[in-house]
Amino acid sequence: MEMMDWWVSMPKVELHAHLNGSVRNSTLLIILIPSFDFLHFHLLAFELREDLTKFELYYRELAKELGEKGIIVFSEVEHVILKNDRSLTEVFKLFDLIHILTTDHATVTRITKEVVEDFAAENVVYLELRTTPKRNDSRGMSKRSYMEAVIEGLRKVDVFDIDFASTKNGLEEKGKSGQMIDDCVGFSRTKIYVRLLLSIDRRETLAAAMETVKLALEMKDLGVVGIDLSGNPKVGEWITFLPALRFAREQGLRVTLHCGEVPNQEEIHAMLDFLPERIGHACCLEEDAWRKLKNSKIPAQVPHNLSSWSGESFVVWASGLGLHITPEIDSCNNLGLMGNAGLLLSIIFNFAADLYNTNHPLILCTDDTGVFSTSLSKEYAIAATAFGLGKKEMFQLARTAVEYSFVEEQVASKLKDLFDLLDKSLA
Ligand code: 6MZ
Repeated sequence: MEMMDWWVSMPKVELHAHLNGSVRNSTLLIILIPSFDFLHFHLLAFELREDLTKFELYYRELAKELGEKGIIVFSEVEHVILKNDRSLTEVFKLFDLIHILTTDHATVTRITKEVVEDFAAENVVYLELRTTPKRNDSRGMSKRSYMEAVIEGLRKVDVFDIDFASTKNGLEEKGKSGQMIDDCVGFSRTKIYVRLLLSIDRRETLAAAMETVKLALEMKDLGVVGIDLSGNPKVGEWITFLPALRFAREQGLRVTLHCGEVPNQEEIHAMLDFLPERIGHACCLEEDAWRKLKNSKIPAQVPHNLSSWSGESFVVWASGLGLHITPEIDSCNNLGLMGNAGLLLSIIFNFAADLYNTNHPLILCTDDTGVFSTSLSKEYAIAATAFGLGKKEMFQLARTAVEYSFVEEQVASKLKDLFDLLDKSLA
């Protein structure tokens, strides 16, 4: 078996994936390039191995409308989409573009189905998918109807069996239940468990954040397990959302925060003091915050998304380690592209090894598979090299992620059984 095939076939757990950041590039291109003539369109479909015909007319129409309204300048957008080494600011510009295109009910449903199927196809057995419920008056969309469109997307998953409801009062569990362990023997599985986190965007008001938390509470039976605070880390202040986050916690929702994506030490300390159930990124922590994180044992998605480090956070982090940043490294913004692979991997090793060796809860995640052109299998492959770990240790890393997930205990124990069973076959 080719090494990459192994990482793909290995069962994995994804705890940090943003729905709109995980949209396939091919889907975005279909939406974005209305001027494609028929032949080009199908050549692209062939190249991307996608069946585009089904959605072609719908997206052509949508893109045409957006172009006519002047919402999108196609030449600019195409460039941003196809660019690989984006800065943090460009990444968030791209999210705004994606949202213009995706925030209508049919598209939300489509991307949800596609994203789940993409993760299932690479043997993710548990996916905690997060998304920001959005109001879009021009499309008759409320936060609630956005989430209903997400649930509809989950219901539409048909290539794989899916379990997306936490209780029997929720939506039906699709597919054969209780078959997962058998199906997984030999690393071929047919079932994915999906739970949802609702994100608060740092640009929102407290009232909007409260609406999201209340919606999450109402949707607990539909598999919503927690609240996330995300969005451009250079915008807004986390303290604005503290009452909503406290309320979420009091009501039994788990809370995860994007913390330390940029070097804002005051905010990082305050976030760590809040003791979120998990944090994402944590790449710009100075020494005392780093110590606080390690003492707290808060599970960290670190080095979160090896492919997604922006040049800025990478430089800050590497400088913190006293590393000299050469122009080649600096320009290599995206570790997924690693022109300077050996050197960069050894740098990551120092950082991750510190957490790994001190047994700090560590989770590998993708963040935004579409935006950063990555996959969880790729992140595992990169991490195995970076940490100098073998298949068995990587397998254990995936298994321990189950413990840091917000899924109900019953499913967590099924997933752990699955890993244990497969672990024996690895011996
Ligand atoms: C912070 C991020 C992020 O919610 O519309 N998001 N927030 N840091 C990141 N690191 C790169 N990646 C994604 O998915 C897209 C939204 O997720 C958040 C941003 O708010 C982005 O707009 P949804 O499905």
